[in-house]
Amino acid sequence: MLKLKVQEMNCGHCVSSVTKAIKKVDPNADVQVDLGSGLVTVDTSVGSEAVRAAVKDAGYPNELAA
Ligand SMILES: [Cu+2]
Repeated sequence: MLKLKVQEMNCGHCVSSVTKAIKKVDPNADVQVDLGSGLVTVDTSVGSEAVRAAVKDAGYPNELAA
């Protein structure tokens, strides 16, 4: 389970962009987005660096959440 703190998400469109970007890396990923806190929880077998890069490339800087 991967937890990312994602910046610059502020509407439902952002949520779907981030979700799509992650699903491109892992179509089977389970993605939960909490818009209020910017916390994205991903259940995936793909490594965190690949997921983080995909989210960043979609326009959303992010870091691993503690
Ligand atoms: Cu948005």
